[in-house]
Amino acid sequence: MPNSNGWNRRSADRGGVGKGIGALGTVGGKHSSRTGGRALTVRLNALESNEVIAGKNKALFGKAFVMNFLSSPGSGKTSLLESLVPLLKSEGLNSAVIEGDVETDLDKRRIDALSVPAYQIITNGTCHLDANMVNKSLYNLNINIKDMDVIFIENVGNLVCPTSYNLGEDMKAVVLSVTEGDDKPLKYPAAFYKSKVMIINKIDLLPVLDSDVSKIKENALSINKELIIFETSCKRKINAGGITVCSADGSGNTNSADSQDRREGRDKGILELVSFIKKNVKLKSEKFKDTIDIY
Ligand SMILES: Nc1nc2c(ncn2[C@@H]2O[C@H](COP(=O)(O)OP(=O)(O)O)[C@@H](O)[C@H]2O)c(=O)[nH]1
Ligand SMILES: [Mg+2]
Repeated sequence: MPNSNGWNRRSADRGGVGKGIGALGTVGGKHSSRTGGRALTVRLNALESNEVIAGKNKALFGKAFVMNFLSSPGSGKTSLLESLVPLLKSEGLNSAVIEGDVETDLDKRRIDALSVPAYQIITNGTCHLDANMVNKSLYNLNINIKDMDVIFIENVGNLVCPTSYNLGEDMKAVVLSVTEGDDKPLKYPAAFYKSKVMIINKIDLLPVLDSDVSKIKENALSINKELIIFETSCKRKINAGGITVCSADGSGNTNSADSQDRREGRDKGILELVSFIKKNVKLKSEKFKDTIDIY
């Protein structure tokens, strides 16, 4: 049954969310062509083998905490990494980044500038990363995974296909910028249903938009009530171009610790995200140690 937003979780589990069946010539659960059944079987087999390789990736990741970033193109995935990686480094945590794009190594070059290991997967048109691509990239990253605390995966920019593929990550994090429209969680529910974290980015732009962060949150939580939500800005422009785009939280408060962060070009939401990642790095390494101790 559709929920009050018209979203049918069961069909999402079968299709867009779970196995991507909806993309294969099926309309409302019925095959739209004679070959639909065969295509469906091929697709399901592909997803099953993806699961097997994702399991191998999980083992290869070891103690490293792995986050898979999903979003539309341009919502700020690479910019977030440019903010997070140096802050994690300053806390003594080693990160590596796997970049996924249809074309170019432009994002990898941005990460190279941070002096951390990065590998660019170019999918040549494929709209998502799969476990096999990530598996190969682990060998190409040229790192000793044992030394890594965090591995970030930046998926290909779209809110549909990447949701169907387990890469062996610890969690998916969906990034939605405030310029994209408050309704996007309802239109692309799978990305929000499958993610543990939602990052609402570009909140510095709120003063010039009619976007409503509380509506974005309400819509996202109606899809997944467990979502952990961060509000971030990767651009702390103070008095830029004569316009004061001042506050991460829109409050304009000049007395708080947040104000100090802002003056130094940091963002409260990003700092909270760093703390969240640190906590998960610790949890993962403790869990990993317990697993090793059993053997
Ligand atoms: N105003 C503003 N712009 C941002 C923010 N984050 C990213 N951008 C800009 O948005 C554009 C796309 O960012 P990018 O990180 O490449 O997005 P990606 O495609 O998701 O990796 C770039 O021009 C960034 O400078 C933000 O928090 N605020
Ligand atoms: Mg990018």
